[in-house]
Amino acid sequence: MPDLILHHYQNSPFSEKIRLMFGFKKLAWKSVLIPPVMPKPNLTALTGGYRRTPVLQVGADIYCDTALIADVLERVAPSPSLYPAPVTGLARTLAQWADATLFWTVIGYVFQPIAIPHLLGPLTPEQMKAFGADRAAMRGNAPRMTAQEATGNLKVYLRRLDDMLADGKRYLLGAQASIADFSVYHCMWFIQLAQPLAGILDDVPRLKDWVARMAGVGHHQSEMLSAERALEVARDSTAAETRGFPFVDTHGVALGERVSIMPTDYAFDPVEGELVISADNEFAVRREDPKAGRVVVHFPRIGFQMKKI
Ligand SMILES: N[C@@H](CCC(=O)N[C@@H](CS)C(=O)NCC(=O)O)C(=O)O
Repeated sequence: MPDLILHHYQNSPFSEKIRLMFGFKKLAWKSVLIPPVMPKPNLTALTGGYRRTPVLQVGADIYCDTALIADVLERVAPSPSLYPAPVTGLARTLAQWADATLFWTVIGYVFQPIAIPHLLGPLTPEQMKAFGADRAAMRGNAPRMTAQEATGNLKVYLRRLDDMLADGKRYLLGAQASIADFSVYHCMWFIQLAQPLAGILDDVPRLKDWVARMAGVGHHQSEMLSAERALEVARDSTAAETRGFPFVDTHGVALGERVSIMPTDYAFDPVEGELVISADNEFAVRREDPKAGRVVVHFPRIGFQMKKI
């Protein structure tokens, strides 16, 4: 089994979601640090344009989006499961809510002037402007929630989550942790990082205890790897995962045709290639890159649009 290589940066909540899954499943991993803003030439050489964080590399297989990365980790190490029965469907659905609605509410809350240095480090006004411009472009200039709106909504969400932990429940959906815990946790982790604003968790003591319990899972063992070495690994490997996925035709596009795939919510950077997987919840394209060689880039169906070129 080739190494699990995570391309990420420290203060990225979605990266924390995956780092904690490595801890949960006791999987050793390699760590490649990427820039938090564009350009990211070594990352996009692997992905073909996708710029979001994190990305998982396994040899010449490149996995975009944490929903799919979680599925890959589950295939690699099925136990303990991120999708325990009988709450599998509920866990995935709650995770999807947390990764979208809860996450953007938290972003609206934590990006207040008093907390920004805790999230981004000490930035000069020019660097701050560049960060703002990068994110505005990434979001297609969609309006952000105001801090007031985000604060009001967040308090409601935190109370609901705290209620889910009534009667001494250890995890959000019962005695076992599930994907929902990881998706809610990375949002809470970001609130804690925004130290001057983290007091909002004091009103929800059961949730705060659960946050501490989740943090205790840790990240297991990791080793640093350079971006150049990760590119070399991709060049020297052959993508493994194109067989064994039943073909599911929803778009009238056959395997082998040229397609482009991009997110439907933000960071609309299309990735082009030859369609090699069209499964029930996964697409993948094969592409050639001067720096990365021949790679297969994988996406979940949900949250992505696939089009024939
Ligand atoms: N749905 C995506 C969301 C990923 C995401 O939005 N990540 C943030 C960082 S936590 C991001 O990409 N920010 C812009 C960047 O890093 O370039 C996933 O689950 O992976």
